[in-house]
Amino acid sequence: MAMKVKHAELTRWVRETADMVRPERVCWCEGGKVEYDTMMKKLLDAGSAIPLAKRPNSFLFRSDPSDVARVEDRTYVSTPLRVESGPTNNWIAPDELKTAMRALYNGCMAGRAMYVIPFSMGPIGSPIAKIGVEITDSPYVVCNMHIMTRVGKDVIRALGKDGEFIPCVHSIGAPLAPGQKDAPWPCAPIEKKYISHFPDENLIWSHGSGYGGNALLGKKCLSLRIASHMARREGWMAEHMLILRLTAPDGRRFHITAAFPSACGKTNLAMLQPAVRGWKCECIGDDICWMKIGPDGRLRAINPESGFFGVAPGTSRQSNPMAMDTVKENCIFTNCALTDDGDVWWEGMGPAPARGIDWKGKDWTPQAGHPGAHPNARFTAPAAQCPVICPDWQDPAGVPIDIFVFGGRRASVAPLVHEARNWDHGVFLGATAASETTAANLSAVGVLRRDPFAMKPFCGYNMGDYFQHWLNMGDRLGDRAPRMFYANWFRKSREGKWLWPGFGENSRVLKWMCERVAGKPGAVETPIGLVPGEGDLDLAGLTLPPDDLRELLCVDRQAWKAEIPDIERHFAQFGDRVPKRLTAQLDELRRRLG
Ligand code: SAT
Ligand code: MN
Repeated sequence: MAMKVKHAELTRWVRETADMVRPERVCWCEGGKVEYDTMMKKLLDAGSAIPLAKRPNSFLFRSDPSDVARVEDRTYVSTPLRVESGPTNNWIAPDELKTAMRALYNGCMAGRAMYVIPFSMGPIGSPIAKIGVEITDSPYVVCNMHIMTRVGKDVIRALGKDGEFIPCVHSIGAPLAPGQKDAPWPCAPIEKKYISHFPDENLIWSHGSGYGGNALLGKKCLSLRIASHMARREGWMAEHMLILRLTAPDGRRFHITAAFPSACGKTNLAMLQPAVRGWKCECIGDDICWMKIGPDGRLRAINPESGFFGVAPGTSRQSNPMAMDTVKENCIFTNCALTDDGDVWWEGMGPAPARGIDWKGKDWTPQAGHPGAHPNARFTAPAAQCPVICPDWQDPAGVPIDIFVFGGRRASVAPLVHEARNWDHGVFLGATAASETTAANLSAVGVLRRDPFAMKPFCGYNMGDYFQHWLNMGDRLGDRAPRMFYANWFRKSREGKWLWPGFGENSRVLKWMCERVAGKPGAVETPIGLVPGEGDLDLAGLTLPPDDLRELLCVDRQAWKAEIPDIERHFAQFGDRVPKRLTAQLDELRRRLG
């Protein structure tokens, strides 16, 4: 880079890392279009990137079939004591893990360039933003980081001589011997993949994978696992949440965050086109939310990212027209199918092409008996291209949050929506959230698991302490605290049909939440919380059979009683780290269920 780096600690760490990984050369990234184009050209020349005739400046990549999603089994939160990382995280002692990884890192960038990417999570200079520096040997990662974060010279300038940065080391773990031909998607076998976090040192070490959250270290590794740990130490919140602004016909604005597990529709909800007349929705973020208490005592939220790394399958004109417009140009697609006329295609996008090439690069037809796109295929798109991006999405002060929504994907038990009775009850709802697993993680799909606050794979410390942190934040916020709700768009009838149309219609549920915040009665007490009474949801223009609505909102006491043992087991794994205020909530639920 033309610019001089004056940060002694940063240059020392870069030199030390280079000594270990021994690349052919070191390149500092300065951001900007020329750099992006140069990197993409390398990827084109290498045969890794496929240009798309139908989408300007857009490219398709196909990963190695073994490297298609986050690897939770190989993800570690390495605190000095095991109990500090807690039962939801894999743990290896820091010394032991570093020794194992140093052996893998030793010479791992042979024959490759080592890129140093200074990036900011959040608008540079925002009191809520943080700076990271990722070292990587993957040009694909450099391009994705350009879209997903703010990369370059301004970050180095902001760092100055001694600014705080979070060091992130990434290698695909595929050294090249002299003359060896490179693979289109080089990576290491599963037993050499490690996604490691050392929260006490704010340090990330990733090895062996080039995919998504395993490799774009600003995302889950920094913005959630490391940031959640920092947030507890520093008294703020780092959450797996979308952020949106809903504006009522009278102009009143509501800012909503929602925590749903990966691939449960956060991107769709964040870009919602409201079905309710006169309401407007604008997107601020689709995945991660950082919040600090502002000077007015309210929670202020920013989206630390600057792009969307969205699940492609299921995205269509019907489900998410705004995402479809966002991905028209300047995008990276990974593991989608390729059509003969040079476009990407995925299941659920619309009519299948008569023939094409599947995500593994093989000829494909709709009759092939397997999907053309991988279920965790992704688009990487600049947030600024979203037609409904909120004009204030980069406001360094953040937006004031009114509503927290928790939830997941559940075919039964959880009603369409219920409201927490108070903060402690809301924390209980978040702490016991359950969802059926998706293809976003490399393990069984469709299994029900408790995923508290959608943070199970992302909390960088003991989840019991995380629950306490939520309670502490509520104590500090007092009557300025956001209201809390639990939503489930995925309830099915006994015959297995979706009961709720979802997508733009979800605005009806959000409208009800806003009305609750604005002080409207409109809710009935049930043992699990407050649900909309008859006539409280605005269903104008929607034909929903009355029986379906009843089933959507019904609270089945027996089904909820049957949940109790599982919640007890869930809490028991955290031992005495479960806050007494949450076990008190469980006692109250038991009592209310009778
Ligand atoms: O692969 S990512 O972690 O970036 C996406 C996700 O799982 O939500
Ligand atoms: Mn996510």
